[in-house]
Amino acid sequence: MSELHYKFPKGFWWGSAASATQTEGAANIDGKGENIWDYWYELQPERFFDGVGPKNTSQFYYKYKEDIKLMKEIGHNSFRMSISWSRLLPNGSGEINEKAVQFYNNVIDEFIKNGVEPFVGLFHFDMPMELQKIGGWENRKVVYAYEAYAKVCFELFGDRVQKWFTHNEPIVPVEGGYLYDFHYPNEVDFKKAVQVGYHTILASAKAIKAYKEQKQKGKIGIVLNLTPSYPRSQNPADVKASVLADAFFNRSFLDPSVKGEFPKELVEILQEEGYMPTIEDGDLTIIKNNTVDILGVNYYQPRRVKAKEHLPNPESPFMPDRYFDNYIMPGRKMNPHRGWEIYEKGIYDILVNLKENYGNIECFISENGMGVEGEEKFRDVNGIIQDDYRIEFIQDHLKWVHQAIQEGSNVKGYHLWTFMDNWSWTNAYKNRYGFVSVNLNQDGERTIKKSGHWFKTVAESNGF
Ligand code: BGP
Repeated sequence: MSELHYKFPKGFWWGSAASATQTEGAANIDGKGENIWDYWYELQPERFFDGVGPKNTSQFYYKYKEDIKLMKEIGHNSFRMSISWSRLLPNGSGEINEKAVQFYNNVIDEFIKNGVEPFVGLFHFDMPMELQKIGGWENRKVVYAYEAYAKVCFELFGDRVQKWFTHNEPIVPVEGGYLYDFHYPNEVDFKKAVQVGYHTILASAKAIKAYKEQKQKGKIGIVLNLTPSYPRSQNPADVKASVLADAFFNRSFLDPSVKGEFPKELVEILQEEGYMPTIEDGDLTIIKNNTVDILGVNYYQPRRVKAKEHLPNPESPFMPDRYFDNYIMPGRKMNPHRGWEIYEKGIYDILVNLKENYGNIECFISENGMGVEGEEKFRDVNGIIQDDYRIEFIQDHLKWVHQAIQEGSNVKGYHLWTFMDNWSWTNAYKNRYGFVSVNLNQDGERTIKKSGHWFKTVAESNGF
């Protein structure tokens, strides 16, 4: 083999990530309760690309053995999945669904048998409907329900699962559900948005506390989508706008998760504008004392920011962007399918920030990836999708991860979003992200793409 230019540390975690709602299918089978996605799809199917909902997705529920075998085949030593809260506890609290216990036991055992370490998330956007009926994360009772659910998961699976994640991208349900209308309950209400964000952070700290109290021997963390914030210029007004965007969209969750406290800039704004959440006695101590052991970093795109040019209309609802404007950088590189900028160095800037300002916390790239529409046209005569663009995308990001490691970053792995093409929230099957294609018309037949074959060589030689 030719010499590796980018060699990664021994034991580097190579793999991918997915979530329960996006892969399991079997949405109303074997006692699973309804979650907000099942409910919202019934209510407004037209909000989903091509009118396709989460009922079947990629059938991991039935095909997990085949899928785990394929993961192993393409070099995975680890994989992040999530537990469906409403499968395990159909009402969100109370009665445990024994069929779900059996399913997750089987899945976890199958991972271990194949030498693929399961990283397990507790919440990936899928609030059980019974709890959403009482307000979901708006309601403090849901924090307690989540805490109880987390305890059940640790008790049932903690003997084998060594890496747990309390939330995936907790800011997304805040933005989607309470600001920008892309998740149920589709409200625009900044006051509720702040309360929801606060409750998810409190819930995370309570789950961490419970995990430690159970004397479990693994690690527990959170997965955050970090979008490094870059000012248009070094002009103080642009820089200030960028600092505030960073406080709203990154530090709002990063600081309490890793440092146990909220960013002062953000608290000041919330106080001035009258949007502080309801905080009960003792909460802040729980948050302070129960920070994460490990951080998952999802990185897709940066945020470019400039100072506000026009004052917002005082009549319009409060939005974080009252404090800055997004800025479209001329000449930026784009993924036109998803409409996201591609800026590979962003991944390095995040890792440097974690090293310098967050005690070099143990972390890994828990999602990074490229969604592409119409990949079928790249399928060759042998039936393999020639996704060279994905290989280039991964490689260009990995080079920066490698650079960060050379400079002392504590980053332990790289997981692609995602293993196989899966159902993607409101975009359904529009953009494909996987190492493996899924034939939606023919019993979900799986075929490894060129990127999957390439990834195997990377994982097996620990570099490229
Ligand atoms: C992240 C989510 C994933 C996944 C991914 C791709 O925000 O954690 O669940 O969906 O983004 O985004 P999308 O599916 O919206 O294209």
